[in-house]
Amino acid sequence: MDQLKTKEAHHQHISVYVPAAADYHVVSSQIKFSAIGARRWWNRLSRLQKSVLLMTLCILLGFSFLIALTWTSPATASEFHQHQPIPNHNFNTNSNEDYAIRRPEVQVVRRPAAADVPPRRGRQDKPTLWGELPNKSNLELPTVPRVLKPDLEPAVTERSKPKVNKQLAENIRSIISLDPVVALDPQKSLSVIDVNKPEDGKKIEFEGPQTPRQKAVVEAFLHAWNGYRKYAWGQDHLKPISGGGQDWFSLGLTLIDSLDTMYIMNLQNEFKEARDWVESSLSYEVPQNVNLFETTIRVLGGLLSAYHLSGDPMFLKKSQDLGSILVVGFKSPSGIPYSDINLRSKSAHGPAWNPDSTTSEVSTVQLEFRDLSRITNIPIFEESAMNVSKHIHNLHKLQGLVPIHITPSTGNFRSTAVITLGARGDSYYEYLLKQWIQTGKTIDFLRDDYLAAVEGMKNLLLQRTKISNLTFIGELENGKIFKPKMDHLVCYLPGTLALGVAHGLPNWHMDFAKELLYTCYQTYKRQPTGLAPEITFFQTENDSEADFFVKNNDAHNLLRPETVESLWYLYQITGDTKYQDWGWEIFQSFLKYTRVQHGFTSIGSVLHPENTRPRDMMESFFLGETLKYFYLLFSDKPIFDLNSWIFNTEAHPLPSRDH
Ligand code: DMJ
Repeated sequence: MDQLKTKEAHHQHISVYVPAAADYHVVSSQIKFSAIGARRWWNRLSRLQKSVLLMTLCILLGFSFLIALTWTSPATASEFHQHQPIPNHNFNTNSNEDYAIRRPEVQVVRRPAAADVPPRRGRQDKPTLWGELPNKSNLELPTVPRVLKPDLEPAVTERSKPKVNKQLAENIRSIISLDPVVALDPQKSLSVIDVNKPEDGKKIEFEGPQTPRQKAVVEAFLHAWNGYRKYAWGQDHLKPISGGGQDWFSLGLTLIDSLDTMYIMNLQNEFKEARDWVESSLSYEVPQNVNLFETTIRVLGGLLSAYHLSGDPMFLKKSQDLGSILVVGFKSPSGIPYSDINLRSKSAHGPAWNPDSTTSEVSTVQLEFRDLSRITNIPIFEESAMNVSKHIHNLHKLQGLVPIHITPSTGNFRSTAVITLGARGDSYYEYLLKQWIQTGKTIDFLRDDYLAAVEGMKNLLLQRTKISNLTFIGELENGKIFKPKMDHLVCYLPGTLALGVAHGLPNWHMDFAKELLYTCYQTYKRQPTGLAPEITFFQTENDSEADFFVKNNDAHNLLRPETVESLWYLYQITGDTKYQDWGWEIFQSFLKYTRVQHGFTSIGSVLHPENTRPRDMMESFFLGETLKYFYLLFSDKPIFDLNSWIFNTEAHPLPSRDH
């Protein structure tokens, strides 16, 4: 005992005392002593006293079990009834409508024959995506994600095996495993190492605008592009009223975001000029922080897509150089990437004001990093990004829904963060589905997490307005309190839902998509400018005076693409031309209220046609996404085969596995 006391005194600053081997017999004799005492005490009790004690013990155990269950199981809809009415969803879950009917009969996206590459014969001989679908009865999947062993598929398929640049792969791996500092050694220049030679004959040809509406979009594109070319060449954004440029990351964002749009519109001269700028002037020696997500979806995505469409190896080299720097972002204790990267010092960190990363950002880089691995045959890009998806798969979610912040140091969600399909949450859900498609529908946990999330949206976020029964998706504050607020960003969701249905997911998702897209369209149509605001509040009370309203601070329009994106998916998948007509109305409103002298501008208010408060800013995604989706929407035949291509969240098409 003395020995024990001495040790305890010696270790009194340590809260848990662990006996050394020499102390072990002292401790065990103490335990024996206590056990004998307890037995004597028990024997002295009457039978009644014993029964009362045993019953109390059972009740206590029962309570503890119930409490543990509540803490560890996912919250159920009933927990939210105190905050929200039960959603009135009535989708027909037995619909048998076939959305595969819009499979393009003519391969409009085509490779040149003979000289460059043999025509893509054999494609017809292979089972098509539609033929490969599991039969519908197999599609009733569990709504709660099962814990599956997520097998990482091989990064490079048999079909596309470039020569491995072992030196480069080694170099990147050594950088990624630097420990414990995140910074890279700037001396290890990756760009001096030659990239692999791409396969020959990757060039794809497009026929250019065919319909009057497409021609109007090309005219709008050229108006914006010429302003950018004249006043902001090589800068991130155009200031279309004052005629100047603006830099955010100093990476030529508008130019790179526009490359594939020009290629698809068959604007060959414009594409060539921009391509030459990328070759001669795009530099990653940028002495400032860039955002990992934005740089990945816009720059890496834009370069990769330009590579796949044009077959130009210069884009591959630029993609590889950039990916080799960006990959440092994943070097955190949990593997959840930091939000910011300093391209010159090759170091990663969170912003000064917030240690957390954004959930949608860390989970919206996987399509691009996987594609980079496939074309370079360097697996670490895909591995780093896929680890994030696997990690998030294993975190607790609320019926598949996730809070919008996650901490790189711990790998945990910030549980009090908002749950939303809008800003900072949106593309987490989008990339679950798109990754599943990109990997040939072989990684079940991606599909299952997506399906669970769509169920969660229906149960917890979907409501309808009182007056016109408009379907909308609200938010959960603190993971609990329902707010009937919907960002314009949410309007990407109908397109994603429809894409899932086209790939064999349940048909009721299409009803959900159609209802939500109608609401998105109404957020344009019911404004006096015909343009939607950034945020809309919906009304569900019995005495509502309107379906929705807009606060002055939320009334701006940044030329965002999401509604047009969804119109394109719904049109291409259902063939219903009303989506083209809705898009045409929206396009007219953009022309009327945002077209200015040197391009198109964001506006401060959609509420007052006489005072739209132009902001003198044209975001890169207007050319990269909005006008591209208008162009695709107004085509009378599908330009991209959704069997073979998957669009990243910035509208850059990448080959899916089937390609
Ligand atoms: C784009 O950069 C991408 O579409 C992103 O996913 C969301 N925000 C903008 C467009 O609104």
